[in-house]
Amino acid sequence: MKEVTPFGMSKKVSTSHAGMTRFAALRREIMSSEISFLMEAHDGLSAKIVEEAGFRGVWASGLTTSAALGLRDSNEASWTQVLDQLEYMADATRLPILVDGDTGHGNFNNVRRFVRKLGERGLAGVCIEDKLFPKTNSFIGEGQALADIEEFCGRIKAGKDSQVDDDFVLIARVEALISGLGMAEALRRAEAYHQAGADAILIHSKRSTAEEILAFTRAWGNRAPLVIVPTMYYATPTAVYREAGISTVIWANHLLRSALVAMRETAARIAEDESLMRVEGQVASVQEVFRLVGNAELEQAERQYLPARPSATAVVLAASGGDLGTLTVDRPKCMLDVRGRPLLGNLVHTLRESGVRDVTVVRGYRKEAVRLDGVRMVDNDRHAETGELWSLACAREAIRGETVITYGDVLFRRHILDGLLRSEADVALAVDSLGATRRPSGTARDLVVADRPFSGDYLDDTPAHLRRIATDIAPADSCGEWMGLFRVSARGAGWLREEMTAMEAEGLLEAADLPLLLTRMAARHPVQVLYFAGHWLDIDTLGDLAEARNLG
Ligand code: SPV
Ligand code: MG
Repeated sequence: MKEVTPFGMSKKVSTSHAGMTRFAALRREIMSSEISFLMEAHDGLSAKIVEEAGFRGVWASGLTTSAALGLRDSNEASWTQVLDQLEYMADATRLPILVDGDTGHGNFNNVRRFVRKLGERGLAGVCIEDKLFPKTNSFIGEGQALADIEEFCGRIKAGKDSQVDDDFVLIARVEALISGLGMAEALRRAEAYHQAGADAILIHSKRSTAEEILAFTRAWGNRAPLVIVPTMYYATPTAVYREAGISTVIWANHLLRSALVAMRETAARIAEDESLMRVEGQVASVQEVFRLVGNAELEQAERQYLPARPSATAVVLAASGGDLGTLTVDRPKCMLDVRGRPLLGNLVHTLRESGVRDVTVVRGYRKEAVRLDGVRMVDNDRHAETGELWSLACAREAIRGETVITYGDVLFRRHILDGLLRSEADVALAVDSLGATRRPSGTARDLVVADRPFSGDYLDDTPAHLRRIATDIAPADSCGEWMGLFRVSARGAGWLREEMTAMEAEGLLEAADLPLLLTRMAARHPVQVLYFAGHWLDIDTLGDLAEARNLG
């Protein structure tokens, strides 16, 4: 069988941990004298959560897999639909999966095909129960009819004869206690199934205490490993099962049940508030979803398999000190702590998350305090008497291909940077369409005049072009506030260097700021304005710093 890839690209996934096949890994869990635990999953994502929690195996529950599809645990999903769900789980985790095979979906013949298909898709074992197709969940009703013992033994033999790997595990589930047929019948059935070749016995009970399970265990006397599902007798301490010699405990449905509570609560809040404000922060971040489903692996694969596209570099202007009182005596503003790392560290993290890995920082004030791993430092030693353009000129050599240029005292959410990087414009500016009214007047803001204000429709991609950026524009005349962030293509980088050369010749290089540079560029070349709404901050005051600490 093929090797499993980290995200299960292979259908024939078989490798678990330490080179052991998943079949062997499940067999070891079931057969070992140590107690083992299997945790319920019902789809690929929940299977990943089981693995991350440290479990050594997954229970692919019939109840929760069907419930997650909005169906009853009554074989309403066809067995091939179930098989597809199981395949997502097998692809999502390296753990061995024990499949709840219900009755085996029919007679011995259906069991043969089912077991073969499970093995082919990397599912390590199956549990079949001695009921009749279509099954009903064990916790519904009383006295459910059971299969004829001999007929069920035929299903077990047929399953064992059809396994594609010698270590495939087939567990026979005894429903006699559930159906009220008593201990003797349960033991008689368990023995018959054991003789028929079952690798282990699942003895099920719906009592609220473990008494009948423990009585069965004592009478059984370790003839074959025992598996239990303590959903109803949940209060029994696990030490009791350990002491009794139970092989495996299945926590059968608790991920689905906990997700239900969380989903209901979130839906109710959003419905009530008509807003996401209260739930953001309570729910997993989108980044966390990306992490769980393995986007990092895809990025790596893209680097390996897609034609190479030179990636953007960045220049961060962080030479000025920033006046935040005692906080900026021994370090510049960009090195102040924001959620456990310097502001500059947060900024560089956002750049890297968007694939911008080559970062040059222009430092000046208290430059010895500006340190960050994996970042190139360029010094503006005349920071006290020069302006932004001089700092940019210090990094001129870094502005060759596609380049993101940003102030070092801003924070923005990643979608803003991604928007700039996706833009096909040669020069693209991030502009906050709400920015003109963002702060009380008195704070200097880089306001923007463009040929088109924001239309109010984020799907409208008619380009807007810069006319002017300055701090002396009346808010009413402006289209928004520049966020201190722009991107140039390789062509735009050429325009930018040309403009710097022209300004140098006019003696403007030392004192000019970036708004003047961009305004002049816009007079000669198209400089596109990309509108966003909020989700960024520049840190000028202690209040801004406090707010930055909240910009999750
Ligand atoms: C399942 O998880 O689907 C099971 C266990 O079969 S039980 O719901 O207890 O029957
Ligand atoms: Mg079930």
